[in-house]
Amino acid sequence: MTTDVSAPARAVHAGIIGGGFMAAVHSRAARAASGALAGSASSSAGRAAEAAERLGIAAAYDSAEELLADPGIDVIHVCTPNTTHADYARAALLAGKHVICEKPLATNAADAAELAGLAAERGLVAAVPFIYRFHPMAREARARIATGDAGPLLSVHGAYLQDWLADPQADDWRVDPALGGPSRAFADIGSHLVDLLEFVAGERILRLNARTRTVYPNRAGRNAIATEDLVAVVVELAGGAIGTLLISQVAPGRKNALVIELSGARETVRFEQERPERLWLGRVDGSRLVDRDPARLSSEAARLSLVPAGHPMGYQDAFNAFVADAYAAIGGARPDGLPDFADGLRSARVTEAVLASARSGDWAEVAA
Ligand code: SOE
Repeated sequence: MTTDVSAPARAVHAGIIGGGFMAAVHSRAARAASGALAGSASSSAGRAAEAAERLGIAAAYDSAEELLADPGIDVIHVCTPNTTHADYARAALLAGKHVICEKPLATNAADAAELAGLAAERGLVAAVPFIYRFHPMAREARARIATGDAGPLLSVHGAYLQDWLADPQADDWRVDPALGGPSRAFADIGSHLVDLLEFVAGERILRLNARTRTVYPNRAGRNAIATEDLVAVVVELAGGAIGTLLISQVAPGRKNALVIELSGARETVRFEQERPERLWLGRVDGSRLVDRDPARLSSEAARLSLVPAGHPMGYQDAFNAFVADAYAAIGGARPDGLPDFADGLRSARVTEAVLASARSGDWAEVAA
């Protein structure tokens, strides 16, 4: 069943934990989905008050516990450092709240499995913002692969390149394993790449062989940083396709360059996140660019197209569509392609396989 992203069934009352870049993105998306920005909590009462003021949230709470105890809050957005996600998500579910938890859902697969089980048991909406699924042309790529017209999938390749850590002295909480967790580049952005690739391919990675590299082990006063700046992965998919993935947070000039390319026996489909308004389609007798034009797209791509052709959509629109679908699910709808805690668990398993392979130098199976 599909839903109209612009028409949520009822106003959802949202509580946001955290006050950084992602909390701002979530709060804009919640507002766009006609959510009521009801409560803010953070690492201190002062930070919650500052975030509430800056993000236009009605009330600041002294603690996350206080926010979770408020019966007026329907959904909790967890926008805090990675290693705190699982505890906040668990507490929110146990308090009877729906949850939108930033990725990684957990920094190990055991915690992610527990959370996916708890969400299912409680019957609550539990979503993870793998938002690149919500670019209309990513949905179009998925629909085109699903028709089978491209032919059996032979190869995949993808990259997610950024440069915000290219400066050897750049710093961020993600660099600290106590806050970021045991994987950095892969958990942060490789997770998006694999989620999008598997979503568009309609099949999963069975096994992989990964190499990681920490280019700058010492930065901004931190020493012996063990988490990875770079990851290269060879993958085998369930249907026999093979492929390669490259993930970097130290690629000068690359800001948010997520690219996937899938080659079937008859057609190649390529999507670039920084040029989200078009798809590249290649055949032996020629290639073409397909622009986003809702009048000519598959139903899901058209549903996510909020404005006509020639009126560019982008990252925040994709995020807004994700939150709108999560809120629609809270209202009882079952929107297609909403990434949930099972997808968060999948991502944790892929991340563990990457780290295991990089450690051993051998292939690693990805737990089903
Ligand atoms: C930083 O690498 C970051 O903000 C990620 O944490 C997000 O998930 C990604 O969408 C953009 O880049």
